[in-house]
Amino acid sequence: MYQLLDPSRFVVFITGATSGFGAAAARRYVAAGGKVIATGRRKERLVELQNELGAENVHIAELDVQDRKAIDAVIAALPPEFANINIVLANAGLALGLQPAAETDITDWETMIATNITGLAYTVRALLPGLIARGGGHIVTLGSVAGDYPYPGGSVYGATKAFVKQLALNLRSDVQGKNVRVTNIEPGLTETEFSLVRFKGDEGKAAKPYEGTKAMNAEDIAETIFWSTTLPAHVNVNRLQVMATTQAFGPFDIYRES
Ligand code: NDP
Ligand code: 8X3
Repeated sequence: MYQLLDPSRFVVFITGATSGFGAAAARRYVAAGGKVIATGRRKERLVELQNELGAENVHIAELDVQDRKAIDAVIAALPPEFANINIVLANAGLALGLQPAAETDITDWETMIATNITGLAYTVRALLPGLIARGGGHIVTLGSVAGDYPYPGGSVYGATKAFVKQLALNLRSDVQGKNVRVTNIEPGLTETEFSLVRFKGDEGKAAKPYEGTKAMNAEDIAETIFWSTTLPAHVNVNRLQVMATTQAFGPFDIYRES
């Protein structure tokens, strides 16, 4: 019988646990007996999650990943039973807008860079030394198919996810021999609050990408994340690209004068 890791020993630090993949992953780990540190900016969502899953299983902390000192403060204030983190799920992130690059709001670009790049880098940098000091662990980053394939309007969002992919791969080199695994999960179309955020609360526009098709949902990705972390310690999934069966590839776009 193939021997998976025992998830009841997992202590998982999750950024962006107030919705989507992060919340679904929190539920998945707790269902398997693990403990979760659930973070995000929306405190009321964190409280709801904690009430649902139990304070003995979930520690919550209001956190904006753009605030480097706040990440350090959350780590420093962890109760002893949540302090021995062995999995980091660097998930917090967002897309804003889908306009052509020349028409975007520059502050949208700034927010995506500050969250998906800087915030994720802060998260990893703050938690990696602890993993190494405790003898090992696993960092899971949330990339995207947008970090692999260009698409109209993808501009800075896709570029931030290309950063995440390369950071994850580079981290692997730096943790060689430290018993730390690094996995970049790269989902495609998945129905969460992602689209509502991208279209700034416009429910009509947000629903469009999912209309008439079967997209993935947050639980699909949570299961993928969970699976990658339960594999035996000698197995490292570097990158995992996951798409809805209904999503595939189109041809190159050729501009023709007539
Ligand atoms: P959601 O919008 O449902 O969740 C995003 C989470 O990120 C929320 O919990 C939000 O919490 C958190 N977040 C955003 N900004 C910050 C911040 N500054 N500090 C802390 N937390 C923040 O989207 P998903 O669950 O779909 O997205 C999760 C990740 O997966 C993102 O990185 C996204 O880019 C990526 N992804 C999503 C795909 C999709 O199709 N859904 C596909 C591929 C990748 P709060 O607002 O409370 O702070
Ligand atoms: C989210 C998937 O295709 O909307 O990263 O960029 S996509």
